[in-house]
Amino acid sequence: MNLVQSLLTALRDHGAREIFGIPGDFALPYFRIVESSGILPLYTLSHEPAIGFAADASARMRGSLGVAAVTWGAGALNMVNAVAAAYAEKSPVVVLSGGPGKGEAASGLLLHHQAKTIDSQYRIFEEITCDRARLDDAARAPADIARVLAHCLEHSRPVYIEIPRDMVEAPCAKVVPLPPRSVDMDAVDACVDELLARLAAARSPVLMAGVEVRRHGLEEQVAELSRRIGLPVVTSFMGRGLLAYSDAPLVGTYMGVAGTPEITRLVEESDGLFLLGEIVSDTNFAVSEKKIDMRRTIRALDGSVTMGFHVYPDVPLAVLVERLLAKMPAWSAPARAVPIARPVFPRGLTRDDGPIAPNDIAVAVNDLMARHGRIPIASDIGDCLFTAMDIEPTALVAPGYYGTMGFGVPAGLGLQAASGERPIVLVGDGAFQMTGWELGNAARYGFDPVVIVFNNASWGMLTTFQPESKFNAIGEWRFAETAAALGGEGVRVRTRRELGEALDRAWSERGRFRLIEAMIPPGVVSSTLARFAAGVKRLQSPAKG
Ligand code: S1T
Ligand code: MG
Repeated sequence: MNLVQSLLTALRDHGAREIFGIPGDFALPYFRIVESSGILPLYTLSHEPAIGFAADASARMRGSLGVAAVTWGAGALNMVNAVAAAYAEKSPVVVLSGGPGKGEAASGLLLHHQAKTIDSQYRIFEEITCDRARLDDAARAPADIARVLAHCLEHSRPVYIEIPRDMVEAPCAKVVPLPPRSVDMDAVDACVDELLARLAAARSPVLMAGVEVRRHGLEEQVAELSRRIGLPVVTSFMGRGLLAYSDAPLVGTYMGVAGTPEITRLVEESDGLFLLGEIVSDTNFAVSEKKIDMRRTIRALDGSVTMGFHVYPDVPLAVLVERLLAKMPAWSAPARAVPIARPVFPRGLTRDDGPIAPNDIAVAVNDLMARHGRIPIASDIGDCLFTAMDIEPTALVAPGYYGTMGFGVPAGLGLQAASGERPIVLVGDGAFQMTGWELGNAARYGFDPVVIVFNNASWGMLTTFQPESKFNAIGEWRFAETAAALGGEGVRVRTRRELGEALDRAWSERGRFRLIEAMIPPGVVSSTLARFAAGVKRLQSPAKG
């Protein structure tokens, strides 16, 4: 087999199931082998940020590798933000980039698509990947590919593989996946014993399940773990949707001042907060009513466990969870004085002629799921993501921490490619302006997401933070009218009745995307965003006194 066939076979052996890509002349040679070999299906989209977002969403949805294939320079550098988002949110995306061959690299000419030097792109990706390889030696390539893909999965972070265009046909051995890394189990068991002792000594221990639980495919084990030790489980803003399909004692989403007071108290007053795979970020913790003393928490993230002032440096999450389960029967959590009620989510949209508020969209989606079962959701950043907090827990892919716009629509396409399930996409008008156009690719692949555009004719989140600025008014675009031209069907709705009826109709018809443009009066925001903004303001300017 040749070098690209060996690489594609290795990607499939490590869990990849499709490639999202846009070629260029540096990439044509390896794209030809992608197409001719059929080892992995190729989905092309229109703009590289979407390639990165779609690959990221497919990785998150399936809990394995996502693959983004691009050309050198203009292609790969156009995708930097999407790969940075995947790095920040621990999504295992493999970036494949074509590259110059040996001869042209040594020609002394400045090559087209070259930024500064031949190595500039490789160096730029050093900042947003956990490992990299340039396949310029066919003898070394199998070992390089095995190492890079193992690191992608172990660290659940993006990696970068550059394919010089004169190497694609080089004969190459099959990649042998690396064996699992050995771990000092004595150290793991010492960590587990101390961790359990801390939880047992706590008056009100709480488990917060973070995104690593999903990235490492541990939701079922963590649900079992939380049931066995009887800990209430919460997720963070970014972790919303985790454990949705399990029967873990999930009591809600922690959002500090923006969340429900009972969950905020449960987390912030806990004397045994166990952060399992949780990213300690500002979007998850900066809006705490009472500052959480992270030194008193138990934090398992990035393959290590921190308790108090010491760290167990090498405790992979899957090994930790497996050993906790093995030791669990011997211990049960203190009975809770007051059981925590599971959250109740709003249903029963009032189908009247009243204007649409974001919360109405959450109710309409809850009503739809009450009739048809859980529906996976891809959300962009903006009030649409705050609104999603009032939607019943379901699989949710969203940039809840890195917070980039443009994620929603491409992520919906990636989600349907990865899972075969029809998603709902939640996206603001500003974000839709960025990547909504990608819906024009849906028909080619038979994707038929239902896209709800929150059209408030503004960068509404920014208006909430800085109401006096006029530049956040971005005009009222007529998105519904663009749908037919892109191969779908669109409708603009202004009342709750129109919204409910449009969503029912959209969901009942398959085969092409449906766009529901929900007109939201200026300044009307979700209750979660309102609480978040008020809380941030209060925390930033505490009452004088
Ligand atoms: N550019 C990109 C790629 N991502 C961003 N997050 C931003 C800029 C900054 C930004 C926000 S929220 C927001 C911007 C511009 C406005 C979003 O507008 P829209 O999609 O219409 O949603 P909504 O009206 O619900 O706010 C975050 C704070 O950084
Ligand atoms: Mg908007």
